[in-house]
Amino acid sequence: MATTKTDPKLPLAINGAKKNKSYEGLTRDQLIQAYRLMYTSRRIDDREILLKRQQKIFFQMSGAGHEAIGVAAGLALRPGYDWFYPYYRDRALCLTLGAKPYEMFLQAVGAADDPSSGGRQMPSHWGYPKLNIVTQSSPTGSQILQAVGCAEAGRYFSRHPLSAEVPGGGFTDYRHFKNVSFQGDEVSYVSLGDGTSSEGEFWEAMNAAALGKLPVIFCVEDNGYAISVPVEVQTAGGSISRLVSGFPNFHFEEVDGTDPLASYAAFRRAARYCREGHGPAFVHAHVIRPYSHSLSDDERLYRPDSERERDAQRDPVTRTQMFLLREGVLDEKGINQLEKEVEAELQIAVDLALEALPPAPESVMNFVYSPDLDPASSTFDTQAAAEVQVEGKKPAAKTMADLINTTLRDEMRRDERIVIFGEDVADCSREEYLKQKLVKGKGGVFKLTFGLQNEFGTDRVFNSPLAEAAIVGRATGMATRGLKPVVEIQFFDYIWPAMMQIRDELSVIRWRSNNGYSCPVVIRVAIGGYLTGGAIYHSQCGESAFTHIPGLRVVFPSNALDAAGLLRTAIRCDDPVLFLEHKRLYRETFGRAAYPGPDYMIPFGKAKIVHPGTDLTVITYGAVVPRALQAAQKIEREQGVKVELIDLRCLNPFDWETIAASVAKTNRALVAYEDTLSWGYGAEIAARLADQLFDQLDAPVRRVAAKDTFVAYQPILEDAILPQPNDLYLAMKELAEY
Ligand SMILES: Cc1ncc(C[n+]2csc(CCOP(=O)(O)OP(=O)(O)O)c2C)c(N)n1
Ligand SMILES: [Mg+2]
Repeated sequence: MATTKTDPKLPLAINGAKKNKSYEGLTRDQLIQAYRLMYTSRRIDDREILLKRQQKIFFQMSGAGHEAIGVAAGLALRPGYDWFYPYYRDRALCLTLGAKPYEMFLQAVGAADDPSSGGRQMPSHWGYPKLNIVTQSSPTGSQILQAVGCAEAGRYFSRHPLSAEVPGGGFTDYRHFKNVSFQGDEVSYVSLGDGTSSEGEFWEAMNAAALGKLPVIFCVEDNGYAISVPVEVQTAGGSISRLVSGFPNFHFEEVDGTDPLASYAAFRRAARYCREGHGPAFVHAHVIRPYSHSLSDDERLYRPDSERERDAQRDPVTRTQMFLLREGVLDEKGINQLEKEVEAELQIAVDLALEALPPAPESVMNFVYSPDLDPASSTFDTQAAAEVQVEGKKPAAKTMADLINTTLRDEMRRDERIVIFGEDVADCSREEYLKQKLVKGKGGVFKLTFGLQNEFGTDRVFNSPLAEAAIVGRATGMATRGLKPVVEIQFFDYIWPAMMQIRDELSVIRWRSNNGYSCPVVIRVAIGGYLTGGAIYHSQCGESAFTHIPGLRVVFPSNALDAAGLLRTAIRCDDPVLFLEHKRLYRETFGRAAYPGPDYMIPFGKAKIVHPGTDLTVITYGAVVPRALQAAQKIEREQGVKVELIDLRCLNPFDWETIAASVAKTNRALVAYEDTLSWGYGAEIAARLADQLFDQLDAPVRRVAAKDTFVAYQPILEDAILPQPNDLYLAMKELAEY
């Protein structure tokens, strides 16, 4: 651990200017350039504020007071080489890395040509693919774990360079749509405010970076406030540096972030430490916030003039200007000239941006999913070919758990970009026990990943800390770089800490960056009840919370063969996928199958008719499939009612054509699902049936689902809560008789 501290109150003055004098390694020309960037940044804020007042733009977020640390970071790091996860105050950083004022104004007006988002995101939500500035969102702190994942990907590619190559011989999978680049000594930069350091994800990221000795620079831009909340109310003891000082493997810097030279020196040391592979660095920069939190905030409501005036004396733009004058780097004329040039440049940029075309309303659905690869297309239908291969051999029928494990193994053999991590997924973190054959290995609490670490090594299959947001956030960062993380959330009941990453990041990165970035992660999740003893926290469903998210594919197989075929499609496709595996089905006798071979794929959004019929249609999925089948067989035996049973297999996209064709034939529909009845997945199907097939229906659409309560431990209660074959039977009977 190394710590360097500079006194935030030290003046910038260094006397005795000489033409060839070096300023922390910066030349006089670079100092002038640094001032130009800082001044430009401030004046863009001023112009935007004016434009907002004139109602020509719709939002404003300033980087005022943060210019010196931004320019310092930008000069110490390399655009298009290092990777950047900035936050909204990093205008000066982005300018220093190469973003143009015109591009910033394009975002402010919401123009089609805005390179960050094509008019989809607020101003100051940076994203410049050419510069490796990764698309930024609004939740404070959700960028931090992704920066960690990004660093992990860089290290992985340098250790496994062949994995970065695109396989030859024509199209095979998502790899054809990802340009992978890596340097070997690259650094991931991530910044956040002092308030954001209270987010749990910040601490998960610090832990992961320290554990992995990853080359990440965390920059906390501490302006003393999070909107109106002062730092002493935010951070125990008032100093984030003090709180994080116990993290191992870090290099620490605490610096006056309004002083460009001290900031530059701190960043240089931090970057060197990271590039040399010692671990992460933490730069705590004390800055100011002279323009209130945003244009919607008036800080005079909670900060007295005396405090604001004290801050104003540290204004980085004025301080740097004074410094240049004192050092004789620029005289008053030179300063005036520079500022005039900047004003002229900004005027042209504003005028052009105000004339820029807005995006077309018809474009709103573009890039919700990959435009290159449709997982519902016939490209992913290899079922017939695989069946021919299997024919004649009569191999043993295997469980869903077996086939998921085998599919993962075969895909990992085929594609070196696949990494698997999560809680307990490795065989044994203490590798030496495996090597000495002292232990057999675990491979997941349900053993779905058993043997994978043994075969593919700890780089590719490893345990994560117990931190679900970190699992998804790191995976998102890795996938942004071109890796294919197939991560596991141990129980669906515990997916919720990752919800921010799933809802606000994973699913929306492609859309919000206007296809500038994508992150096709696969999240495998053990879901569902019928466990006799699973109780509230090991039995939850809740899939409709995820099918409600645009941009996320949701798959829910009911048998071994479908699990194998759909998992392979999930891995090879170019979209993020939530792959739901029902725990009760892992080792059931129902739905066992022989392994269909290493290329067996089922396209998304294609349902399966499990039991053909003519009298009524049952639409279901997951563990309700075998229960509904039992009920359908019974009602046919006893009443002669022929039920057409549809297993959706995939919930987003879902197979409306098969549902519609069946209901047009049977004129009666029952939607059955394990999740609680109200507001569930069946509501959407029922609404569509009512909307689009009203004339074809001879009876109201019915639903069978769990009661609107929680799954209880006592099996008698569990039976009463979850839909049983008899509930399905009774509903079928009632509907047939309607
Ligand atoms: C997760 C989340 N919670 C709340 C907000 C609303 N919000 C936006 S900025 C902000 C304060 C952030 O303060 P800080 O991290 O110190 O950054 P600063 O704006 O001071 O630079 C809040 C509460 C948000 N965007 N995201
Ligand atoms: Mg702050």
